[in-house]
Amino acid sequence: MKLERVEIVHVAIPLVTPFRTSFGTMTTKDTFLLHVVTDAGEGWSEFAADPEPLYCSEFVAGAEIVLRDFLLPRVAGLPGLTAAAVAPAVAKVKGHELAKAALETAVLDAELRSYGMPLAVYLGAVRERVPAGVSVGIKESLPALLDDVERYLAEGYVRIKLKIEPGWDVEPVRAVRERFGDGLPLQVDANTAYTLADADHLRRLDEFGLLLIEEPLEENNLYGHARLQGRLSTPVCLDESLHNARDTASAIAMDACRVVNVKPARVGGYLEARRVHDVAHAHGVPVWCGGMLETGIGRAPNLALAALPGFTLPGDTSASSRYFAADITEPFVLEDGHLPVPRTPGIGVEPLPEALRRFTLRREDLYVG
Ligand code: OSB
Ligand code: MG
Repeated sequence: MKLERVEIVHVAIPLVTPFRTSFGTMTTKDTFLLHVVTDAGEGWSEFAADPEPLYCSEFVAGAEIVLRDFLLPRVAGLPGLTAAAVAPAVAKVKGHELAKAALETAVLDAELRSYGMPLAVYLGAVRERVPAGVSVGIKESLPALLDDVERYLAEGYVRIKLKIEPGWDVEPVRAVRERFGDGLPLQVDANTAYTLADADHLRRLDEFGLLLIEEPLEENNLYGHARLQGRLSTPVCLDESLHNARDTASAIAMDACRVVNVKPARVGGYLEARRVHDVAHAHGVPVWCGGMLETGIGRAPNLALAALPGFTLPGDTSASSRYFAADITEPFVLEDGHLPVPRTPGIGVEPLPEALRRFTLRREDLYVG
């Protein structure tokens, strides 16, 4: 393929309800889509991070510069551009996995469309639908939390994840267990809010039979997570600390995690995400697909990945209605607790023109060949 044009489309879509985590509160999904035009067809992707570098070091305005000034110049001149050629071409640019993932995914979408191949088939999916969990933000009160969980369970979600932070951990978990029973698949996500000095406190979660505790300690503190795991019976799961398949291999070898959250954007794209899956699966470590409150453009390829054989736990791949009153693609609808894996070529979805117009703040060419 030859790259002809790359357009950045900044969008802002209101969330149906504010989403609070230990690092901040989101009320809109404010990001950009990448639209690549090649001589073989077009592709789309979504940048996963936010306007502020609170979940990770990348952010919307920074990623635009990185793409325009450092990533696109390195792939634009490739003779025979393919998705697999993107990561090697940009390898000398340090970090910026989420920006790299946006570029690789849009190229992959265009490439797979040109072959008529769905992403799920390309990745090696073994399922046509995937079980859906839901990530529940920090609330102002326990009754408000229980109402939310009750509503999600009534909609059919098969697993609940509670966001936690110091001061909102043992009591919300206890309240959810008391109300909904020990059979409910339940896990928590601290988004780096604790330190190893909190180990005795976190041990109090052990009595609730959680599936896992996600990223309790500082990002990249594999040693600390291994020390913590030695003191907890709840399996530690890493999110922020895993940036590639090598990190994942190290973390597993150190017993820094017994479960792996794969976010394709966080590891630089779907090709590396598949390698993360392969490493974890080969060690018998369960994998699940995380989320970044994506629109349908980011959700569709996550569902394809979540259909791989090692994804043995439900992911944060929730229905469009959990996030938005109106999505930017045809909505993903929960059916019997599952979402369908897209079956049409590439990522299998594209922006609906009317929705795209409504939510677009600015569009600009980042590259013209
Ligand atoms: O840590 O998994 C996380 C959302 C934004 C940033 C980080 C995280 C999350 C979620 C929500 O937990 C996942 C989703 O429903 O998309
Ligand atoms: Mg997380």
